[in-house]
Amino acid sequence: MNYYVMTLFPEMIEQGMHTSITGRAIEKGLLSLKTINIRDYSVTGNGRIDDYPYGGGAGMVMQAEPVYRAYESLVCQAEQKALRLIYLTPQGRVFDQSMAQEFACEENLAFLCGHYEGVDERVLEAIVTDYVSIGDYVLTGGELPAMVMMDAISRMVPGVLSNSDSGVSESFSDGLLEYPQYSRPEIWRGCQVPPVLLSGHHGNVDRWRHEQSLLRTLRNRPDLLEHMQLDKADRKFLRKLLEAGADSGLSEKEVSVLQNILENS
Ligand code: 6GU
Repeated sequence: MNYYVMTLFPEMIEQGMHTSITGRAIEKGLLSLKTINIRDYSVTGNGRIDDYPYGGGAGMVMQAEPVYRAYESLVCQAEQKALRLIYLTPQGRVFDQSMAQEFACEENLAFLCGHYEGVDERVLEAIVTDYVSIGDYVLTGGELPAMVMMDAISRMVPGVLSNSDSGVSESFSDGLLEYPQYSRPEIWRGCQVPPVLLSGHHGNVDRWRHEQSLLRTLRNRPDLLEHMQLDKADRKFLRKLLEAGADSGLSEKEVSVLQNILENS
């Protein structure tokens, strides 16, 4: 996977990406990263790349020409005609795991990080293929969202994660949140590890973990559970939870979500 990032803050992207798992993957040649400083393509001679918005209003707008020239130099390097170029904006489609999987199939991916009040619409229309947001909140620029996306995409690239399984059996890949994990010591400050995990019975461990995943998803992300295909064992577990009612520690809201899910599945 080759990443190209157009930004006013290349050092921020370089620093972040050369850290931890993505850093190791770059060293191993599984990923490459090329940052393009948009300021290097200023057309005014004084390094400026922003100007006042036509029609007035607060803030500044990134000019079309520096962004387009940065893009031209990037296209030369990527040597790919139909290059996917992602513009990071809170107005984009909200990034999720299935988008990460889709982008991970590309050979090259380019990102445009905006700042100020935005980027001249004409250059966006000319070069952008995908508008992506990372959630419903506003950030000061596209650098962190680009890094969030590259991190999530990189771990889908074969070889990037050392344990080849760990990309598969995690939160969201099967539509459920991950179950809780425990390590030594067996008793920490009076808190026991759940006994089933010490039993050595793999079938029971797997079943317990799956049920914990269901429980966590119900608690934290009932919206995910509502859109899932539940099998017979799942429904049986959830029905037992519902029958236990208050005894299972469920809130009124969780009980009503559960009733809904069981009626509609
Ligand atoms: Cl992609 N950009 C900015 N500036 N803010 C955001 C975002 C992107 N996604 C969520 N908030």
